[in-house]
Amino acid sequence: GVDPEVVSYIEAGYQKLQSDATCHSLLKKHLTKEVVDKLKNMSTPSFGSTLKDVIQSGVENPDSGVGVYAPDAEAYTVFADLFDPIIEEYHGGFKRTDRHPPCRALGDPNQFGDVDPEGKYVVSTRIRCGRSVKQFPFNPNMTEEHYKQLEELVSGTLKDMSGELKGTYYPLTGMTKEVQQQLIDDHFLFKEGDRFLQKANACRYWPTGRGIYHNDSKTFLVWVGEEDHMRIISMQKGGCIREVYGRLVNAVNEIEKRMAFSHDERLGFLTFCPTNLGTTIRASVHIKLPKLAAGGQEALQRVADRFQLQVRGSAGEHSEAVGGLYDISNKERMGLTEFDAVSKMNHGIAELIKMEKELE
Ligand code: ADP
Ligand code: CIR
Repeated sequence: GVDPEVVSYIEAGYQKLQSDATCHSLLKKHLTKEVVDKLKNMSTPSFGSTLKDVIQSGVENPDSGVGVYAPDAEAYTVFADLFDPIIEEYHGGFKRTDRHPPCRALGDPNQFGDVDPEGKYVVSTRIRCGRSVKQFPFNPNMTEEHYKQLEELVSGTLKDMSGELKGTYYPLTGMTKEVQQQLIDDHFLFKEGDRFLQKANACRYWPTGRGIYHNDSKTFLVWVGEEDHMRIISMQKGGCIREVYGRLVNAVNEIEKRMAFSHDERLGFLTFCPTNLGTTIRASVHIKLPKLAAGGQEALQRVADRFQLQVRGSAGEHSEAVGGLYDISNKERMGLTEFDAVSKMNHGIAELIKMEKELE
């Protein structure tokens, strides 16, 4: 059975969220009394993860947008009564009975062009996907040894990359604070001390096993050991989605020849956060739209909602826009193909630019 202290935490967490008028997370909305009572005594077969492990990030951070993480892959099934409605709401109506497309469908990158050929609005374009390496558990169940093995496996595999993908692995262990901060400021490296991840027990043994691989021009990068085991990233200045997506497709194909990833028949690629399931694709632009953003980020988000796009600040999630620079990306990642996820960003950004021009 589940430890009574864990059950108390879950019940108190429920009360805390319900009585907090400032909290608007999907966790608060979907963690009903019925769900609490049904799930509070459940645990996953392989790791014994509980509902506490799922909700604690959102309970301790009431300003979460979502508020849940999957402590292990089985959590998506055992705690489906909580995850499924959150998934449905986040991913534009992906229902309990829906299935993510069976195979990844990267499509033909040459179907895309430059979303801002004049180079007036889009500063840079980035497309990333996340992967969980099959033989390792998710963050909260990783041992220090697992982190070291993960790093060795990924950095070893990436030694095989050639051409444009050829690069070097830089472990966080031993990296100077100056180099680390410069990489973060330049939008290449994940931040440190993310309180949402910390409360989800995703930052244990930091910086062990964490690091970044990149080519010399920093257009192809791989994050190791952060929120997911791997984040595969392609980015460059300007709005040429064709080149950015083409590089990502090439990289994913090369990496998948050499490694096996956790994948589920219904949910697609498995990730630590339910917002990343399915394709795991976040295709974004860094963009300046001074007219559309005149009313601030919330006003811009309302316009972006029409195209199912998500607005973030200049330094990514939970950050502010500096100098009018916004990060706008596809929001949904499940129930559509990788190609369609990128297409939605492409289409929505083209429309936003059209609207911006009409206001000039
Ligand atoms: P993720 O992409 O993993 O969801 P974040 O929102 O934290 O995570 O973003 C990670 C980093 O990528 C941040 O430094 C962010 O500014 C940067 N970034 C996102 N989109 C772009 C872009 N189009 N051009 C340049 N940097 C970007
Ligand atoms: C939150 O709930 O705000 C954090 N746990 C991050 C959730 C992921 N955000 C997103 O919109 N993709």
